Amino acid sequence: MTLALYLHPLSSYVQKAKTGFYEKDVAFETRMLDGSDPVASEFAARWPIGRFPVLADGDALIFEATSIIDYLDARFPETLRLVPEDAMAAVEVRMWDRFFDNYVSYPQQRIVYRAIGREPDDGEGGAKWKTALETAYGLLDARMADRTWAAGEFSLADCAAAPALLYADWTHPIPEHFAALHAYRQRLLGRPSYARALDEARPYRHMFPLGAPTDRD
Ligand SMILES: N[C@@H](CCC(=O)N[C@@H](CS)C(=O)NCC(=O)O)C(=O)O
Repeated sequence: MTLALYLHPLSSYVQKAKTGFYEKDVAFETRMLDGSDPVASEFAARWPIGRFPVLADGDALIFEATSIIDYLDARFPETLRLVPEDAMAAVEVRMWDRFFDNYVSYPQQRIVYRAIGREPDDGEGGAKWKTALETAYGLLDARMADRTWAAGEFSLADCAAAPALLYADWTHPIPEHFAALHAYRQRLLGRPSYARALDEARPYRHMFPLGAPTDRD
């Protein structure tokens, strides 16, 4: 049975899910969501919530990037696990996965959505969300001082971290003195699975609303 992933390559959550596929070397077909039919209509009919990535495995629909990676662990148990089998280690991984989605990607998306008028202007240049990102940066810098990956071996948490930190730094730069966090971000960008997802997004970088850097990443 063919796996089909509804996606746009620039999407951070798509990159997160793709990192899981590439870590596991599991093949999938692309259903490109660029507004054109028939994929746009097919997607709207199957998943009216409209957010992606969404994985179709026959009639089964798996939504949320985290759940897609969980699903791959369950569906392909012979491949590299991204959530450890050990229950306590799994708690740690899931906790940090939530951290990157909720405390890095969420404020980062608020800043972008405000800038493009999709959410109301707070009149403060997104100050509240920038402060939230700075708090997350400080915490992560301290955590990553003596670690290679976010929670043990490379895991679901790192799949979440890679695009979250890519776009967070483009949106509200990570201060230079957070050396451990910068080093972690560079490790993530160099991880072959994420580097592949990042490369696939390169042709669309000009669409990043705040302007993507042209000399790095
Ligand atoms: N909680 C979802 C978030 C997915 C999400 O926000 N996707 C964005 C792209 S990064 C999207 O679908 N945007 C289209 C829209 O909001 O209409 C997940 O973890 O997969």
